[in-house]
Amino acid sequence: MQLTRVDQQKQEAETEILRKIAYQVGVDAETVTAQQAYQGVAWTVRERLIDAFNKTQAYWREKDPKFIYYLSAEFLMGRTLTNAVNNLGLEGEFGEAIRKLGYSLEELQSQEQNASLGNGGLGRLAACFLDSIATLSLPGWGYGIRYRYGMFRQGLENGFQSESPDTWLTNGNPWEIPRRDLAYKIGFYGSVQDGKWQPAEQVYAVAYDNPIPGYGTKTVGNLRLFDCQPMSEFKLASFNEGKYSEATEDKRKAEDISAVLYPNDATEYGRELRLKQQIFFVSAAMQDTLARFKKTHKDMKELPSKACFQMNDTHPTIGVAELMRLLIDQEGLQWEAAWDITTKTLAFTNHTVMPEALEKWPVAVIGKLLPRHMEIIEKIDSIWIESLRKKVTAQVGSQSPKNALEKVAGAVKGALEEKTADPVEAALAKYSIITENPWEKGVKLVNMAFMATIGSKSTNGVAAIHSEIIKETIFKDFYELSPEKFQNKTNGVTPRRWLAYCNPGLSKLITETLGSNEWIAKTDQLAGLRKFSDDKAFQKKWRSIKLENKQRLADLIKSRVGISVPTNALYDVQIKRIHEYKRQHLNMFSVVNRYLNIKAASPEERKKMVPRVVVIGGKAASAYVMAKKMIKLVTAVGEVVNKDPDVGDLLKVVFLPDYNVSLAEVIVPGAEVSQHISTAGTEASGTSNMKFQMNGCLIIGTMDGANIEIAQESGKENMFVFGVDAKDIGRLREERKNFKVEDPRWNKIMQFLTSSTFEAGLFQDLVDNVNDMSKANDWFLLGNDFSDYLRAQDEIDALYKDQDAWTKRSILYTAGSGFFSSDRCIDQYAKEIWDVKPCEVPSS
Ligand code: GPK
Repeated sequence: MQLTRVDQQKQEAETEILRKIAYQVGVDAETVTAQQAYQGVAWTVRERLIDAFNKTQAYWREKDPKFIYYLSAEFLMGRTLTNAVNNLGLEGEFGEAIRKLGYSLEELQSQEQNASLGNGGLGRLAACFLDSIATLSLPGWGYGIRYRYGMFRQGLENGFQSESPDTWLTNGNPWEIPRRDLAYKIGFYGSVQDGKWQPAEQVYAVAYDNPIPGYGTKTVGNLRLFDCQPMSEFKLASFNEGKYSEATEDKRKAEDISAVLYPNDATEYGRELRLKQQIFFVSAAMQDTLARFKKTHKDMKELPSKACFQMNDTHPTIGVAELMRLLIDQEGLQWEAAWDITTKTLAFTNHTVMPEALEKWPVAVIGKLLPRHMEIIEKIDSIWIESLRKKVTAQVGSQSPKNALEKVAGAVKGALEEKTADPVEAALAKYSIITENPWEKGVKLVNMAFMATIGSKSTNGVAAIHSEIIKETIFKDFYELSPEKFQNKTNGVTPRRWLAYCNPGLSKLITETLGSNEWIAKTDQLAGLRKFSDDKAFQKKWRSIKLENKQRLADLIKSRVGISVPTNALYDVQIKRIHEYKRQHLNMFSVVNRYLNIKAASPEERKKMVPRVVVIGGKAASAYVMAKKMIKLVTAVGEVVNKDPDVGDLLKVVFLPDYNVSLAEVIVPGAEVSQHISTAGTEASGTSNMKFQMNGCLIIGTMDGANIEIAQESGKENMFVFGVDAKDIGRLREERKNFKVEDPRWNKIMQFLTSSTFEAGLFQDLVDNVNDMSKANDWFLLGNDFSDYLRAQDEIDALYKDQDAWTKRSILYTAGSGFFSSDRCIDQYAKEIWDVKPCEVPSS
């Protein structure tokens, strides 16, 4: 009998996998373990990936389109197997072969280590962007660091966070292609003579390519990560003299550079090694790009028409000085020509207004590590300030000084109003890249965000409100000077990983209901679910899928922390980095309130209460003491609540340790309400809010970040909105000194947390921070938002009692989520900033 094409493909897949298991893994297919089977399958998928990758890259070489290069210190990729199988459309042929080995794709996938080369939102955004760049067939690569240890693994010791290294490469990595022949020299230290830099130390940046399959296209893009290696492996002379550690010292020092990801998220940075990492990958990326460009182009002036570098936050912004250095020192261009090219090739995204995350490196640190770059930065700054001074004085000459100055910028106006002796100089100082450290007299700092804005064609924020706030605060003066440079690009997430693949049940129902699976690439079609939101039969199916996903989450909780949680409870989730501005402690105050209510209630009253499972997950930066205390707050309250017989199944409090991408893929589909409760004006966008929305999870949130746009798309009346307005934050912070929370529930909670229920003094600092205005000032306004938050929580309980009304809202969330696909976001970047157009390998 003749085999059909499909059968033939299945047989081929099986043969290939068996070969891999036999000759690469070196084991017998009969006794294969899950890990060995994973290896066999992954190395087979890798070959399919590389075939398509090679074709795409060759086609792009031939067509020579303009490329986007996404420069990011973080790419939080998670696992690859399922995503690659599905994006390549291999589930049919591989599925059966995997089953024959005695496993499911899901089981094999769970064998894979997460690639956690990022801290949180910013790094995961970069990963979603790569998926969309490939899906839209945009010529584009990511550039970053191949950290040997990614984000630390989080454990719990006595309820406190413990940290251990993320040894993600121990089983090898089937998803990367080492390019040992592709290495760039990176210099550090030394001196500059006559504009020539003689670095005192040099290392190699060695490339590793990670193919990125697009969905519904033949395009396979690339994430090129660099590993740091010494110029010479081993000093034989030292070894022969018996100096063994000296013999390998260079290797160790070089390898330190790409060894670990700094575990900071929107917090303190400041170590020289981190600046080394930044110049390391940015210089390698730029050298790599220029080398390719020069193969087919003679005139550097054409660079802006062939390349755009998007700088993901301030981490890659040393790139402004590095591109100038390469163009002038290596390519022999004059300053003006180099500056013209640089400012047309670079673009910059800001992800936060938290001052501690906006990098400002001491002049002394840059000057020592990168003396030539420091020279260039000083020159950029002085030319920039001089050009402003000229504009001012030209206008002063022709008109009345006050009007003329006002035209240049609001900063001058401010200086005039403040009656500064020399308003021109006072105003110009506000624009300077190099500023005095306000906390340390005499210490000069390089404001990396300012340099990035000056050196780029565009600066963007990541949600509508955030992009407005940066124009009014950190970049106010720059905005007034060049408003056309400022843009908004509201974040998005990939609907492949975050709905189609992580929630197969819902995905299937959506496809059946809409009549096709086109929505996976065209998420606007999800709006078609709206008309089914009242359909009782549809609601029932919708609910039964949620129940299955809740069961999966309950199983995960049981296996990770040993707590049994009922599936008839409302699943309430807050997963994100632990930070005071994200206010996990506000969440816990409401949990304590709920606990005290249960304790005070009669058995009759208890029967009417809606049972709740509160799940919190997230990592705290290693040096962030208060964030670590917030984790202890969750675990300690959980201890009390979970074993109290009065409470039973009415309330469970779970801290899930080691939150990461693959955990999120189980938590998000199982959640019914999720919390996005940052103080208004502090969360730039948030992206998990979009993932929950896509999966039909209701949101309790402040009018902050992308919550505002989610409310517009899915209906503000469907969201549990609370809290003060961003525009009032400044005033409220001023007034906090005299502010007192009038709500008696607040005081009860504060008393409970400082009572003998807990170790003496354990939460005193946390409580004082929000409650004792003589010691601190509740900077994140928990007190102001408290009562309104509890009101919103009550609304949640009330609505949950009406399951049809609840389900209707859930459907409307998914229906309104189309806008938050990273495909929409990347399409906007491509058209409005990058000027990069799709270039797909034609079907042969
Ligand atoms: C912002 F500044 C930073 C940072 O260092 N790390 C990080 O994850 C986040 N972010 C914002 O906090 C989120 O609001 C935002 O959605 C995300 O970046 C992506 O833009």
